[in-house]
Amino acid sequence: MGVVNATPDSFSDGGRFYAPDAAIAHGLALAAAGAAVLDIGGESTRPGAEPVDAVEEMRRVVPVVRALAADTDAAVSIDTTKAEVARAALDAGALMVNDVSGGTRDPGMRALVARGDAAYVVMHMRGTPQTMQQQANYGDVVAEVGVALRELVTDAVAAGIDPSAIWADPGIGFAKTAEHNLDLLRALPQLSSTVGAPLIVGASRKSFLGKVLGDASEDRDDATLATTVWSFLHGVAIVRVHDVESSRRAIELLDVMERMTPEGRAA
Ligand code: PMM
Repeated sequence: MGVVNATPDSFSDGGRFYAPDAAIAHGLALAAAGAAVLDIGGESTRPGAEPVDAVEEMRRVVPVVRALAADTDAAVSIDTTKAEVARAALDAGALMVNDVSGGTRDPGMRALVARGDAAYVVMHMRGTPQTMQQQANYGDVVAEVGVALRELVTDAVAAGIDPSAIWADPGIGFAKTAEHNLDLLRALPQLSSTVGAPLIVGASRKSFLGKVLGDASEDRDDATLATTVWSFLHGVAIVRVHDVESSRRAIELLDVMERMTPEGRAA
């Protein structure tokens, strides 16, 4: 899944793809680099980011969704917590809704996804981007995130969303410390069996990577690649990344290596 942020303030690529034309060009490049899904977002979720109203969010994302749904083979995903924005995106050709609130922010979201027959990503977080970092308190982060995600999946199914079209995301960096993020990455298989849905992981360029490595580099794509390889080897279904090319190449190589016969030839 390639990230297309049509926002002025996302933490890693904020402002660079804000204008619809720039966001569309970026999405086309990510699709050409091998993204199976393009995730379009019009509201930054970085810690402390200012909320955006639905009208402004739709203005940012709908032309981008429409163009990328028409002009690429990738499935288009809309990264929003608002049912109104999700509906406009589905009408414009999106096939997936990526909801960082897991269906808890907008009471109309689950029914909208069910009616639209769309795929649904439920992500774990606490509070809002304004308040979440004060809520990074867990006894056992893996158990608590696993149970909370399982409940979000159950609620989505109860609302009529096709169970085979639901993905669960531990929400790396959302109400989590660096240690929590590492604990969750370490426990991906356990998390997956607790949740009972395929996992998606979004660790791309997040600040905990710089914190662990003790550097302040801007893009962190090398560290992101390690999380892609780790996630793939631990059964994750989708990785959400900014640099699609490097992750696609790594996954392609791992795929060949996994199919290697004892003689060393790809089967
Ligand atoms: N991270 C961000 C935004 N949306 N959605 C999912 N499902 N998982 C994530 O980890 C996630 C997300 C924040 O990163 P960005 O500002 O670079 O998009």
